[in-house]
Amino acid sequence: MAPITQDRPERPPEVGAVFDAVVVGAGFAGMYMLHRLRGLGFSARVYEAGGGVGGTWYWNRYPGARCDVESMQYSFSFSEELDQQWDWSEKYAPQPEILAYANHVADRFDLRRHIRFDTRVTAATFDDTAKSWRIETDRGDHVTAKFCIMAVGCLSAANRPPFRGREEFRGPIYHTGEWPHEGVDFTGLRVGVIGTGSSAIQSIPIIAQQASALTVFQRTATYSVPAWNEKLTPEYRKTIKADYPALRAKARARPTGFYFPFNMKPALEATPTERERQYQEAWERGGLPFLGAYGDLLFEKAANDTIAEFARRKIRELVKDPTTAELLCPDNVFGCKRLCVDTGYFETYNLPHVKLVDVSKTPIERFTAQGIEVDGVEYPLDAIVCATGFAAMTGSYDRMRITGRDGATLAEKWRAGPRAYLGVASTGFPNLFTITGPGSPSVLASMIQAIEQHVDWMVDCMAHMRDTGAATVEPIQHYEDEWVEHVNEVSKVSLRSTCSSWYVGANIPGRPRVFVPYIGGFPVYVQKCNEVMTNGFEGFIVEGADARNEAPRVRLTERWRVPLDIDVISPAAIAARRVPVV
Ligand code: N01
Repeated sequence: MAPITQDRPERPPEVGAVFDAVVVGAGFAGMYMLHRLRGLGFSARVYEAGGGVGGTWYWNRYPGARCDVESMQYSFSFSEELDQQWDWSEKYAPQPEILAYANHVADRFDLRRHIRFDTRVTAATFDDTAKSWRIETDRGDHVTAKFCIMAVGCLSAANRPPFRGREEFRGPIYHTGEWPHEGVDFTGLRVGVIGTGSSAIQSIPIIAQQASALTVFQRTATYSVPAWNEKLTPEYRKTIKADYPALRAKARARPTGFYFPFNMKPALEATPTERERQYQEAWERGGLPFLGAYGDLLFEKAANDTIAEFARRKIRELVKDPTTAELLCPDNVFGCKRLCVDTGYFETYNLPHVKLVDVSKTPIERFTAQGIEVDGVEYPLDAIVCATGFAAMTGSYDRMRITGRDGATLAEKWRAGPRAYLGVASTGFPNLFTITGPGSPSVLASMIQAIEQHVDWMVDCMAHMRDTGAATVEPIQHYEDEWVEHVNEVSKVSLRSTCSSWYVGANIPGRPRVFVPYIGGFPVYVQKCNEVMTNGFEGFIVEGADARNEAPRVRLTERWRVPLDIDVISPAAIAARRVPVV
């Protein structure tokens, strides 16, 4: 694998320091957590494996990387000044601009001095006597903190399938999620891309512009909707900024945590002509909101079949060679795997130097010195790009040894699938918080909104503990069990639970098949979190000198206490209503 060249400046290890909180990761989650902790006077240390802030946007520098939630919403909402002063240049900002935004936030809120970069946390151990966490890093740091906060990201641990013969290949092998910082010039090279998920779909059209030959190895065909990305005009930005708080509030009431027009009508109640017009209009608007064309698309297979067929027809129109077009047509549920958003992806296959190789029935046999072998045929290559995704949701946790009470490890507890109450904390691991953890909306909501809501809730909890002299907070086993069961039950209402995606861990052999994120809808989830807090951290044991299970003085979560208007939100929320929220 081509290494990421990264200087690791020398620094002495930090030994014996004591903090209120240690935060693992300085992506958007770690940065916002640090900002809030400092704002309430908590001492905090953040450890970050990368050489800078930004998390996902620090590592994923592959060509074409950009967000697929509109930038005016894919950004922090906690600071009206920040919202007003930052200008996004495009509808979907490219990775360098998002990283520049992350750096701006770090500078603006003076975060860097609390972050130790180029430092990977290797172990976190709960000391039941001291009621604190001991944290160790790969730089020799040994520190303690009352709270240990995981801000490790949902899609951060690269999946590198163990292809036979990898060491034999003479050229460089890249992974989209760990892209060299100096960039890669593919000019004149024969390039192979493995995978056709979001990362591949964004990078393939750009790599094709440089490469002399591009071979894409596809195991599962992917639905993708055009982004219709464009420059944002000053007038557009001005219109949004004139009432930014209102847009943010509307976003919070949406199951996805971002706002777009949504048609609640069921597809099956429309005539074929109406459906065609509706899909065509939604296609012309593009992006993830395409799935909002009708209200039943992710719940009724017959409804889904209509949008799937529309999308396949688009592929057949866009791709000239009928054999290639058929190979590119997915046959699974539309939107079951995470929907992709592209710029010129399908059209790329019309270029004479771009070839699609189907590896669905005959998998990649091995890498050879000269290329990749499939079904006895060797495809000669100078460079290979693995766009093979991530050990999603829990992969980053697996990289550390996390030990709770009585020596139990998180890896052992989560062996058959992750278990956490509300996705924020796990029984047996007091004072350990998991931002966008398993069992919370996380990847099914706009990530930055999901992060902000979690951080605000956690920091209000920590401040309450300080107010009341509580030493520990920990979920009660049966509340956790009920929540995990509820997350599982709700997922069954959605067609999304039916295919082998990374949502269920099925992209990696051997992982337990569990629908990990909470699909009931962001506002439904937020309301549950608010209720738990208002009821004095119901479902948690709060222990310590004067510790009390009582409603806290709300500091940060106030802005999430918006009335739940269930009728205008989403089919996901409706699904949650079919299965009562516990
Ligand atoms: O990863 P993926 P990704 N042999 O897991 C294939 C977010 N994201 O990095 O489908 C051959 O989706 C695998 O095949 P299959 C977004 O949430 C967002 O692209 O498992 N092929 C699949 O085609 C996204 O969903 C953006 O059969 C193998 C591909 O590799 C998530 O990150 C941009 C294989 C992996 O696709 C992950 O996206 C990028 C093997 N052994 C990412 N192993 C935005 O637009 C795997 N594959 C914001």
